[in-house]
Amino acid sequence: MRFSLAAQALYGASIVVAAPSMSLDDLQGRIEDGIKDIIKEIAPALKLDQTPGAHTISHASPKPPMDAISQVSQAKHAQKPNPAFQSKFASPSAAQQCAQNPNMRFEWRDYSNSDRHALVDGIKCLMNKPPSGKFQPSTNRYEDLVRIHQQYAPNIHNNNKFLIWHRYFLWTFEQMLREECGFDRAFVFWDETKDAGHFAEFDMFSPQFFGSLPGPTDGAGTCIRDGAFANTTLNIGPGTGNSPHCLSRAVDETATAQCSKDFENYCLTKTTYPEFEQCWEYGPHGYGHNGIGSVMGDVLGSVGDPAFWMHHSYIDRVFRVWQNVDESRRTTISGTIAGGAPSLWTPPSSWAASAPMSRSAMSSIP
Ligand SMILES: [Cu+2]
Repeated sequence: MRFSLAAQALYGASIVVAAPSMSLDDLQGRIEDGIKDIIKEIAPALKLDQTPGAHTISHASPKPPMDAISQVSQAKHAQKPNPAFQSKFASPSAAQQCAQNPNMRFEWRDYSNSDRHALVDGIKCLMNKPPSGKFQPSTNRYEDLVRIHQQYAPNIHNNNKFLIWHRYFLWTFEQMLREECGFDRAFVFWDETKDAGHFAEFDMFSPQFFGSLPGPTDGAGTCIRDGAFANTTLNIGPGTGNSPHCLSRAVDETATAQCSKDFENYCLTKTTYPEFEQCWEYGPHGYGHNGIGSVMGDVLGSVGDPAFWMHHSYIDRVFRVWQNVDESRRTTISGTIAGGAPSLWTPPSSWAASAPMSRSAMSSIP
């Protein structure tokens, strides 16, 4: 089951994927029981209502906290926001709280080689730890996370919980790296717009780090034989099944091209949570998954590829950029639990399927 996409891509590529079936017998009765409860189970020591600061910020840019927000905007890694989306930050009290212990993430290109290796080593550490035993048939601690996502997948995609559930999931992953594997750096994000259309050239996908991003082999994924996760055997997935298979990828740069700044900016024009959620989930989120392909293109089993976290760090970052436009966006969500199927979303008529849009035409998108 691949990820759902917008009915028409922003540049008009006619990639259409049907909404995934929700009839997953083995998941019946397991859903909607409280996202926090299951995350509590996997990370019981963590206080859910606290946002921990990064224990160490290894990047040189941050200065002693005076105003966390201005630090972020001044840091060289910070996105240069479109004036239309300039952040209007929180109330003074919230800003002060944040300033006391800012938890900043750094773009991969501003992450030092030492930081990058620390991240990769932390993930490998989780893979080498025994499973908790609560998420069978997981065979290691990392697969506990893969299994949770597999179990919850029908409940946390194609609806309005998508963004917040995955934010919390990413945060939990970060805390597990810190608490269980000694990761002590600022966390990372990936600005995919810099690599749209050429993900395979991104140096994260290299023998030094996450391994290459090859094309398909005979129409299927290509097993990853280089990098930190070379020859990794996954035991959760594919799909609802659980059988040993290799970590594989199958890049489709036509899909990764949709992870563009234009698409990001288009979604940022959405003013309500459900509108932004749908634009973002079925837009660059779906294209990023399907663009990396194979394991990453499997809705249920995608966490098996550590690239999942990098992709979702991008998804989470832009969600935050959207939230920063208005304070209410940080505390309010809306929409229905079950809704949000692709069919509910009507792409703008300007998204013509036949004629790819030029960049100049993009600016006229409402
Ligand atoms: Cu997911």
